[in-house]
Amino acid sequence: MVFITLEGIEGSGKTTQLRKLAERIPNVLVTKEPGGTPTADRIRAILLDTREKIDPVAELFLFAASRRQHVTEVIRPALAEGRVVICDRFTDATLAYQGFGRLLDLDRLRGLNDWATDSLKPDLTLIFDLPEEVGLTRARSRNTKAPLDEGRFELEDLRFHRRVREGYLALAASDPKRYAVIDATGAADEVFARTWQVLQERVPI
Ligand code: Z5A
Repeated sequence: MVFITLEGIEGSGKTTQLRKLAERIPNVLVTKEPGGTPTADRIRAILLDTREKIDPVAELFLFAASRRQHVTEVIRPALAEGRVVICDRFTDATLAYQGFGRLLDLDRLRGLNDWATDSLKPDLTLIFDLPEEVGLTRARSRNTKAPLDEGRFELEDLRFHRRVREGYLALAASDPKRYAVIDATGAADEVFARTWQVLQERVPI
């Protein structure tokens, strides 16, 4: 059993890389947060709806509720079956977005993450890094083509996304064994070549 999470600012290309990884890795379960179960998907719809005016702490609790459901219903059972689980965003997104982005207290967030997951930690977290301007341009062009309105974080200003990016880099620097930063600039195939190399070096799959 191996648990890998993908993180990065919006538009960093995680989801594109996740699809490519899923084609290469046997016995893999790919999933994402917020969401991943029927209940968590309903919470996701509230969290990302631009019409909702959500208090930052209420927002935090919604992410935690979604995560709890997802961990107990999907992630832990798959790991127990010996599968490789790759999750698009996990606890580090809470630290980066609610902590570094919304400026909520990091120690409290770590405590809540531990409570929600019974202290489940990824074996490896890949952080796809690129300038926030580039990520937002990619995400905006994608969202104008998407049928769903999922742009609540996209409405935040560039300073917010810069803090999130810097937060991810600070997390990576604090624990180089668990995190790997991947240069997410360039074509998707180039990014995938970097990603695959890191995976082969870091986890037994
Ligand atoms: N959030 C939070 O605040 N706290 C938490 O605890 C959790 C999440 C778990 C979820 O949004 C939001 O919730 C997220 C953080 C917050 N908001 N933000 N920002 P989501 O699930 O809807 O989306 P996302 O996780 O941010 O991912 P994304 O916007 O879908 O982007 P992505 O996965 O990084 O990128 P992508 O979908 O692979 O690519 C975006 C576009 O760029 C797409 O059109 C691709 O075709 C294109 N692309 C991808 N790679 C490339 C390259 N290499 N070159 C050029 N174009 C590319």
